[in-house]
Amino acid sequence: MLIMMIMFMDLFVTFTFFFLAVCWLGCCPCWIGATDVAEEGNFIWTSDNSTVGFVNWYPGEPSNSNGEDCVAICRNEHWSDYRCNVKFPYICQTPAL
Ligand SMILES: [Ca+2]
Repeated sequence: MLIMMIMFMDLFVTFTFFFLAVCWLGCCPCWIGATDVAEEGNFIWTSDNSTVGFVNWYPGEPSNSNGEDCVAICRNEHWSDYRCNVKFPYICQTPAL
């Protein structure tokens, strides 16, 4: 049993380091709540349906490749569109305290 726990922990640590390395070296997307699913190219915030004003697209984005309609931000702070059914962490806005 102890050996299985050690093997599991080793696998967990290896996966965690791999994930962090991918995030550090490249893009680690987080959803920001913008989409153009209703009208292609017209991005709105899902929180209140307002038009997205400021944008920070990565060069070549939004690509709408294979029907990408939801927006995520990467570590380099640029935005890219992705298919909406992809599971990413997300960023929420809350009222100021
Ligand atoms: Ca799109």
